[in-house]
Amino acid sequence: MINGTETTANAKFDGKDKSLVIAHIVVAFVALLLGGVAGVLQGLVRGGLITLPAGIGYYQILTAHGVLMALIFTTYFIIGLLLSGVSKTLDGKLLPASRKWGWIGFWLMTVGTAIGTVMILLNKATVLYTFYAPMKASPFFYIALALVVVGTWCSGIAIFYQYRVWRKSNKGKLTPLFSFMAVVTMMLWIIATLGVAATVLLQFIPWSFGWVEKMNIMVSRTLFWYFGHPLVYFWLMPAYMVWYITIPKIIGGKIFSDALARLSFILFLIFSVPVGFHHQLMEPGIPAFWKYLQVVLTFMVVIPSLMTAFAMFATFEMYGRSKGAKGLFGWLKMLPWGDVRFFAPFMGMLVFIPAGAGGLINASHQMNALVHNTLWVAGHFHLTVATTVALTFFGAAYWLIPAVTGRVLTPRINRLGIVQTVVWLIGMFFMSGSMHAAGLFGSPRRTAFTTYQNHPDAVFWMPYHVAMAIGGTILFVGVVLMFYNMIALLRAPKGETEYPIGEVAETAEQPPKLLERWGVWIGLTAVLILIAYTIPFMDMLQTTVPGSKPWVTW
Ligand code: HAS
Ligand code: CU
Repeated sequence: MINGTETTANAKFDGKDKSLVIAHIVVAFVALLLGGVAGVLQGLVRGGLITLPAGIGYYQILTAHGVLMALIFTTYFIIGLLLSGVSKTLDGKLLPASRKWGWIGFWLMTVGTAIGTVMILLNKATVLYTFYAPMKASPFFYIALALVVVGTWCSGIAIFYQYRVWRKSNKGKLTPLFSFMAVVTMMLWIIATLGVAATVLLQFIPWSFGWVEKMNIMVSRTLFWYFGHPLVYFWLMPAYMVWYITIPKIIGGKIFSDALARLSFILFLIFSVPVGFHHQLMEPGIPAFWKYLQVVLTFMVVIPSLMTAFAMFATFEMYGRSKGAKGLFGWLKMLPWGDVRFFAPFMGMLVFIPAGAGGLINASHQMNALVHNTLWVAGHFHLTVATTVALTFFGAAYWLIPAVTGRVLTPRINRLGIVQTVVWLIGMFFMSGSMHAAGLFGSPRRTAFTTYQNHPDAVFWMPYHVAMAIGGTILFVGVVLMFYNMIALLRAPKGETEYPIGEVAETAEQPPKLLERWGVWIGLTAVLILIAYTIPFMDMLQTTVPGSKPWVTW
């Protein structure tokens, strides 16, 4: 064992844990498929190319698309992935109590997802995935959201419990990197979801039932974005886990540095939460100083991504040179381009370079004034979550499903996977590319054709909107192909597939024990959150004069 990367590498995956993991993965891909149908229809409607029958509206299918893909697909895939790796790296199977919590979480989330989806389909929750007030959904939509969140907390308990028991019986040993990262990711998630749970339980549910007449809009938006930004890192961190831990193994190389990987995750924990104001830079009601402070912190949270870029380059270069690569970029040729388990996540990394640059533009206050509420922002998150994260998850499915179910990735499925990745890249090039461009021309996001068609600039936007719809249609082909590939993986021939856990390079330093002193890191996180939020939040609570309409301020 080197540096806590010990695993029961070739042992068969536990049969009971298999059901739990596969249940999550299957629901994830079903959500992807349904969300994909809504996505392509939404794009065609927005482009003015089709109108929907039976009074189905643009905002309704946009809501279905956002909720099913951004919230449901990601959350299920992530929890399935984390549970699988925790089972694998902490003693080779989940403890009965952890497995039970995992199932409780799964069912709570699934009941919530079902209720939420029905509400959206009934047009009773057409409030988009960010559900800003004063748009109001049926109370059952918010209850459904609460069920999903509470479900994820149960999955968190499953992971924390397994980790605690393992630590007790393995005193002095370094926690395997996968489980360490799973624990940090779940900690971040729980801290973040406290915000959304607070606004849903204390504001939206009473208001939508009509128990109270009004709610404080600024408070609800602030609590939402307190959650909304760490939410995007909750998507990104599992993708980084795949990059740090499994990609080195898949290419036949080594993890560059275990300590660096752990440190980057700790930095995500500390800096992900106190930055939500970068989604509210254009909102009145938050003094400039607090926006400025959170922008500075936003730039701090870029650092762990730069560290990750560095580590990935190092892993690839070390591997290439060990194979005799020469010159500055000779190592690129040595990488296994024909292996979808590498190719798809690698393309995700490549796309993350412009995607991250777009994020820096968004975060720069003055430039945010140009892009905010335009299609540019939709372009940004289709590169980040819908390409970098999605392609990484797709790539991971090609080893995760076979490793967990005791099957093999056949050359045919591998080839289909490569095709799927290329289709995705082409579709996203057109769709996200034109979103960025149309956004710069001022085309608003989340706006129905009938609303913008008479705008004087609509003629400039039109070609881009059509290109978006074409890109979206290509992406839909990608979604269907991915769904097919998932089914093919579930029915692939039986055989042995290793759960790929990389080993750390011999030259790497041992990570310091301090990195696992949770009291220190959670304490620091709490202090930063209090510094960034207390004063502006108190202001928001106080400046709502009784009897006034708080929503006039947005
Ligand atoms: Fe963002 C809006 C700022 C990252 C998702 N973002 C959004 C929304 C979503 C989202 C969903 O400051 C819209 C929310 C809504 O509906 O309103 N974002 C940032 C910044 C980053 C960032 C500073 N975002 C993400 C990630 C997301 C995501 C990740 C999902 C997974 N974002 C914003 C801001 C807004 C925003 C504002 C509000 C806009 C507005 O006005 O509403 C940073 O974390 C980005 C850092 C990343 C990098 C890139 C590092 C590169 C790496 C790849 C290395 C490549 C290799 C391969 C090794 C600096 C790690 C190389 C091989 C070769 C051969 C070259
Ligand atoms: Cu953000």
